[in-house]
Amino acid sequence: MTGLKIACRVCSSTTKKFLELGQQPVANRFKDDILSREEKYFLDVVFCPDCFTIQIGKCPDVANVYTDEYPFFTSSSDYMIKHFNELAEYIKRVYLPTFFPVIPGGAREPQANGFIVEIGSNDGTFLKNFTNIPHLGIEPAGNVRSEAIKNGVQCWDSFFDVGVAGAIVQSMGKADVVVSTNVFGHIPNRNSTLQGISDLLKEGGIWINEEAYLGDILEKISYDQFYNEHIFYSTVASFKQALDRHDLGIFDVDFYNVHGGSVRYFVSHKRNMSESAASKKVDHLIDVENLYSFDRLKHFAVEVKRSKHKILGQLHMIKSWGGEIVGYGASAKSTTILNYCGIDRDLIPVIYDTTKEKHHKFCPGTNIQVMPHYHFNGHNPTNVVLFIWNHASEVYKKEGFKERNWIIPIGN
Ligand code: DWN
Ligand code: ZN
Repeated sequence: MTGLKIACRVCSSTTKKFLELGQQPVANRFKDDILSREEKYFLDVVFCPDCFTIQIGKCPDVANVYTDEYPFFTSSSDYMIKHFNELAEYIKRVYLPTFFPVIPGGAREPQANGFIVEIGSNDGTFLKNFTNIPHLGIEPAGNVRSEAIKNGVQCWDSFFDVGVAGAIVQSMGKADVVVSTNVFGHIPNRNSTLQGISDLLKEGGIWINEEAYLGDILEKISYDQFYNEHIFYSTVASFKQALDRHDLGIFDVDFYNVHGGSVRYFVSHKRNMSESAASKKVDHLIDVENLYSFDRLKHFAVEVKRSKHKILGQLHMIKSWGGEIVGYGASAKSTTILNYCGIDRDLIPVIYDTTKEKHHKFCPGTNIQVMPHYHFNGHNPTNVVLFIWNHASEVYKKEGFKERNWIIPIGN
């Protein structure tokens, strides 16, 4: 437990801690060896009473996280590929300028034009849809960036900030659309990122930002969303306050059930926004969020403890009957659960996963081995902890629902 005061990364006020998840390793740093030395830190989650931001306390330097061995590929989920393809089609239809190419004797199909930038473009799953127009991905992790480049996506090797935004404007001009999905909450310097986005957008340009929503985390008791990569946790209230400082405003908000419950914000320069129905929607959402008082957050912490006792009780019960248990999906989220609950290979000897970069390695902070997913059916386990509960429908479709006793490790 840490007793030090934690300053808010956005407004510097003193934050209030409501959740302690103990000592945790770096969530996506899978070990070659059980005995590998690991960097650990206290995973504390805090609330800022002045700007309403929810964030974790200490976390490793991002340069040591998004390295050339970063083992998360957006394309690891077919459902997410479809989700991002749909977003791309929507942007082409609604937010990019269109032109009508002249094809001698042919139909004049409208085509999207303009300039689109994605922050944290990973393996290019989303930007692959824009290779025929000016586009740019910003991605510091070398291995995933190489995949994007193989897919014909133009990328810069960088973390996004106000300086990088200036460099993009200088060499490629201002953007019609900026997109960030599951990345804005990963960047520690929120003010520099927002100023960069404000500078990068054309007059009338828009920023679409999608990330896990705190309301879903509280409701589902999905405390596994707290790990070192997720520095900030999104609420409409804190997002709006942060935008206000940089002449940015929300003109629409949508919710999706991906990644355990996500919010998608549509943002533009405030100077170009009129008072509209959108602001009523935003105000209403903020009213609902007012229910996330500090007492509500402390209550959540009690529910998290209960959730830990529930899953441990379930696993020990199965073991006491002589049952065998395996895991499915060695996600970053699984690191939080395994380390917070103290689950090791005596309870779960193996977790099956599709990412070859994780195969035969050991889950951070544990001696549980990750094995290739194609051994799962051969092994034919009965009791399976679904660490990627956020992909449940995709997994059940692939592996069958009735055939197994699927155990969801979060909730109460
Ligand atoms: O924000 C983030 C989210 C979007 O993705 C990142 N910080 C890191 C990552 O978090 P995660 O690892 O918790 O994400 P997922 O998508 O819940 O889990 C990914 C893992 O699950 C990969 O190792 C691949 C694996 N997987 C699998 O084995 N079978 C995934 C699917 C869909 C499957 O069917
Ligand atoms: Zn603050």
